Amino acid sequence: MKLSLVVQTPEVEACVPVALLSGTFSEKAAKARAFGADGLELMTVDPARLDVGEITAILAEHDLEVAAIGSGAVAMVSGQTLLHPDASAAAQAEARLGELIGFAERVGAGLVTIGGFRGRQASAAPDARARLAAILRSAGDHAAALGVRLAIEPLNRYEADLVNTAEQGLSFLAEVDHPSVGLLLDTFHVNIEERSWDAPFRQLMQAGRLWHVHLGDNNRLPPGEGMIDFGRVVDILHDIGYAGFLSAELLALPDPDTAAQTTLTHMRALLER
Ligand code: LER
Ligand code: MN
Repeated sequence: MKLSLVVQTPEVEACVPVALLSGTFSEKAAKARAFGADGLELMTVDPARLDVGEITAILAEHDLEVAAIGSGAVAMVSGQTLLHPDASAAAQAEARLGELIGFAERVGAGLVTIGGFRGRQASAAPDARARLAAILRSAGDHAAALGVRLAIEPLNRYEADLVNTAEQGLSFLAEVDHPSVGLLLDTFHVNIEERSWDAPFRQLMQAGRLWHVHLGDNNRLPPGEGMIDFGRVVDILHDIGYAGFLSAELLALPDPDTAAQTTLTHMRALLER
């Protein structure tokens, strides 16, 4: 398994609460490498405003992979979501998803994550669920053509009303019905919504759909700063043969660098036991 840190890309002006590391993009990459990360998950809003050549050069200089492109900052910054009740905002979100897929291909990321960016079923038309499935099926075609995959993230009930658990994620995937659309699990949300630690990871792995993992303790602090037993989580992931990224998406407390370093120290020790 590999370790990654969520960072916001330079065009995102607002401070994303669950993005780590401080400084310029180059400084973030240098710190990520010095703290022992294998990759970065890029939270991006507007790829057109980024110098892709510069970003890939910085990542190569510090020998960092791009674990994923995160869509979470789009809703936060622009308010656009795939199920937005305003048709033009929803259409803009869909176009933005296409841009994030293109960006993923250009920076060598194999995955685009879809969490809160999907929006809420309750605020959209009655056919919201089917509409979201159709949007993701079509985005899945675009992604597949570029060698990229999409991962829907079950989120806790306070943040989403469509797909809160791994099981609900698998049911929804059956409706999307696309080989390039899978799931990711975030320990912070698993801790709130699931009945056990084993079943959700095991079920998704058996279905061939566990494509990414987010890390955050029960209080969304770095692993080890709350009550989740990350040793147990690592044992389960080893046991099921998960070999992908564990990507820290957690509150930048007490500051964005300390949170990153604390996470990597704790998780590296668990991975190397
Ligand atoms: C997205 O990955 C996520 O976990 C949300 O809770 C965003 O904060
Ligand atoms: Mn997450």
